Amino acid sequence: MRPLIVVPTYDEAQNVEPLARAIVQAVPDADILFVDDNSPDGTGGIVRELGAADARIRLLARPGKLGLGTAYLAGFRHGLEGGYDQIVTMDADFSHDPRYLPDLLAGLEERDLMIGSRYVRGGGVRNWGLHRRVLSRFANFYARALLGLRVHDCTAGFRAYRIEVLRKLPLDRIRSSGYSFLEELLYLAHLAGFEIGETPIVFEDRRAGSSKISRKEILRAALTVLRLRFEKPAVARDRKA
Ligand SMILES: Nc1nc2c(ncn2[C@@H]2O[C@H](COP(=O)(O)OP(=O)(O)OP(=O)(O)O)[C@@H](O)[C@H]2O)c(=O)[nH]1
Ligand SMILES: [Mg+2]
Repeated sequence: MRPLIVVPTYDEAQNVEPLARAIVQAVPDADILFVDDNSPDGTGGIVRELGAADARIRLLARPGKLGLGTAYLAGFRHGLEGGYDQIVTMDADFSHDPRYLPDLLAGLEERDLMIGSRYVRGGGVRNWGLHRRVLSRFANFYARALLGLRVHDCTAGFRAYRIEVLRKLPLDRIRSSGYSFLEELLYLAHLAGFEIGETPIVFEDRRAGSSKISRKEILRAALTVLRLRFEKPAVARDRKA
C-alpha cells in the first residue's frame, strides 16, 4: 500500500518542519505532499528545503490563496496520477495529531473512507472555547439532520480515503471551495454508497499561527448544506441515468 498524506498550508512556517518529522515517524512508508498557496510567511520555501533532504516530502506550490477545497483537489489529483492507494488529508497546525495516522489507514482495510472523529467515544477537543465548541457541534447536528449523514464528525478534515473513492466520485461537481468542501465530499461519498468509518481523535487547538476561519466561511458552509439538501433529487436522478 502506498499512502499519500496531503497537507494544505497557508502561513504554517512554524509548523511544517515538526509536522513532517512527526508524520515520517508515524508512517515511514508514506509520502507527504504540502499544498502551499504561496504563503507570505515563507512556508513553501521551508517545505522545499525539507524535500531536498527527504524525497518523501514534496511541495505543490500554487501561485496564491486559492482556498482549502481546491488545495485538497490538487492533492487528490497528485495522488490519483501518482499511483497511490490511499490518500489522507490533515491540517498543518497539529490539530490533527500524526499519531492517529496508523489508525486511520488501518481503518481502510474495512472501510472506503475513514474519519478522524472528535465526536465518537474516545474522541474530543482540547483547548477550544465555548463558542468554537458550540459552533462545531451545531455544524454537525445541522449537516446530519439535513443531509441524513450517519457519521458524527462531518466537518472533520482528518480523513483517509481509498483511492477508488476519489477516482469514482464526481469531484469536478463539487462547487464549494472553502471548508464546506469537506461536507460536500462526504455527502457525495454517502450518496454513492461508500462505507464510511470513524476512529476517535482528540483535536487540539492550533499550536502556532493564527486561525483562518471567518464568519463568511461559516455562513458559506451553512448555505452549502442547504443547497445540497435541495439538490438531492437531481443528484439521485443523475446517478440513475
Ligand atoms: N493551501 C491552502 N491551505 C489553506 C488555506 N486555508 C487554510 N489552509 C490550511 O488548511 C488547514 C486548516 O486551516 P486552519 O486555519 O487550521 O482552519 P481551522 O482548523 O478550521 O481553524 P484554526 O485552527 O482555528 O486556524 C491548515 O493547514 C491551513 O494552513 C488555503 O486557502 N490554501
Ligand atoms: Mg486548524
